[in-house]
Amino acid sequence: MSVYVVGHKSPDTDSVASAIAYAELKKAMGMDAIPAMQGELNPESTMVLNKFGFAAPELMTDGAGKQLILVDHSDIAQAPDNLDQAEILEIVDHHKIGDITTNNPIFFSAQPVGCTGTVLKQLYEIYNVEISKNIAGIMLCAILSDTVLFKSPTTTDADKQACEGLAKIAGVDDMNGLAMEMFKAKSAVEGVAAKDLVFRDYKDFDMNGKKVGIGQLELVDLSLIDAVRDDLYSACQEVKTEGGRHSVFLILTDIMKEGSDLMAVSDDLSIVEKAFGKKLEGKWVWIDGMMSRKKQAVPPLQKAFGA
Ligand SMILES: [Mn+2]
Repeated sequence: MSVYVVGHKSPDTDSVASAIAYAELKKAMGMDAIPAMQGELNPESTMVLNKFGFAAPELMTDGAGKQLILVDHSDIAQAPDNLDQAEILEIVDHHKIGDITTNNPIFFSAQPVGCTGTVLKQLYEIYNVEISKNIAGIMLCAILSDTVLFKSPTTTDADKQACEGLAKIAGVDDMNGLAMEMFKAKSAVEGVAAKDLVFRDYKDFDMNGKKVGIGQLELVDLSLIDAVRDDLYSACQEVKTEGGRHSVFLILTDIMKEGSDLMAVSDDLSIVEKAFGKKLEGKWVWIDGMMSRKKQAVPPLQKAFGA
């Protein structure tokens, strides 16, 4: 039976690259592993896979009857549907431990580093499997993407070290240039429906029994979305209503200015001040230094929700 290696819903570059890279490692170790993803490639991931010569992984959204290895998440809300009817063999991640439980002991490798790619680099070393040139390329891109070229507070020395090693293997001399190429691809918003932008990098969380959605758009310049801010707000309202969510947040990150406009729709807007110490100025508020959903949005929100 094939084993699906799959990242979270609304896949980002790490989720896609890590599925491919870990499937390669498992194949080298004799497993019939298939990389998969739970949604369409975003523009950045498309660019990354093209650049290093990979086809898009298989679409797989239903875990029923399948054996799964989860990468880049351990939350039920971010995993394939019907997870209770799947067998989870392994989890490799770098987020807080989520709410997934298993009936059997499994291989679980999570580290507080900036990217699943960094954990995978170490697993390749532990199992003494050589990383191929193109796999190194996409792992490098995953780390540069997740750490926003080491600007995100999630960045650790292990991420930088992994990148140095991977860049050598991949033959990448100019990491900054590669990151800029990715950021430009990521910033492609023209002609994209507002709701698709909300869902481009989006995660649902259970915060003290309340369903909370958090999307993030990382852009080289926030003026790129000047014309669609109101549409984005309406899209957030729609997403909130449709999913019976308590709140939907959209983090509009300016990669260059290293901060974010936090847009919020909520049954209780005071949660914004509770979590971030700042009131909305209309539909959003600028939060200087906010780059990371995982480290700077989720924990304070969870605390504010009393979770
Ligand atoms: Mn990641």
